[in-house]
Amino acid sequence: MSSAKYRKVVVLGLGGVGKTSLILQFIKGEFIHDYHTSEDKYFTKIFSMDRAEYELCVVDTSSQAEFSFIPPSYLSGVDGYIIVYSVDSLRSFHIASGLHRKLEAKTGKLRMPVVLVGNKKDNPPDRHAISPDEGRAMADMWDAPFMEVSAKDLEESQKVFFKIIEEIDGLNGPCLYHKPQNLKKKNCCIS
Ligand SMILES: Nc1nc2c(ncn2[C@@H]2O[C@H](COP(=O)(O)OP(=O)(O)O)[C@@H](O)[C@H]2O)c(=O)[nH]1
Ligand SMILES: [Mg+2]
Repeated sequence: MSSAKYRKVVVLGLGGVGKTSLILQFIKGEFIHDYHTSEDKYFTKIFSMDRAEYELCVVDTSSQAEFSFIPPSYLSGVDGYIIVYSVDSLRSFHIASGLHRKLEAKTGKLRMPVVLVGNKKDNPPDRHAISPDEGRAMADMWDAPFMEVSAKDLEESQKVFFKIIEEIDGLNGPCLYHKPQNLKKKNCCIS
């Protein structure tokens, strides 16, 4: 049996903010233009961090998940959340705020592992609608880390996923369990 620490994270945010691009950069190490998905997709990556091996399952959510309600599948067995907005879209920033509120209401936790990500920072400055300070201020209210990144940049994209692992393990303490074998087959695919 693998001794990798299993973690599952859900990536949320308005359609078009770059969720899939960030995930594919992390999983495959390349920026893939216009990779359209109409339904949720699951990705798995095994990597080492802090001398430990992790098996991270990433749920790439479809755009229907933006507003109405958080489906149960985004709650059960999930260790943390990456909430993404695009720095050129005020609407996506507001949606990010609403998603966090809904998550808090659903999970009932005082504090849950979350990373707030402002994506597309490579866009020209005159197209930026949200400043890094505004992003940081919202993350501070959540007591969560904040990062401004570009999905075109491998290192920045990787840092997003390393950060959520840090948050999860900082909050939950060291992992003492192994992932149930059947959960992996049902919910994740190796990419
Ligand atoms: N300039 C720029 N474009 C991006 C970035 N991330 C994603 N995109 C583009 O934004 C569009 C939506 O990206 P996608 O990953 O499909 O967004 P999703 O709907 O949140 O999964 C695509 O055309 C991507 O190529 C980024 O960091 N910078
Ligand atoms: Mg997508």
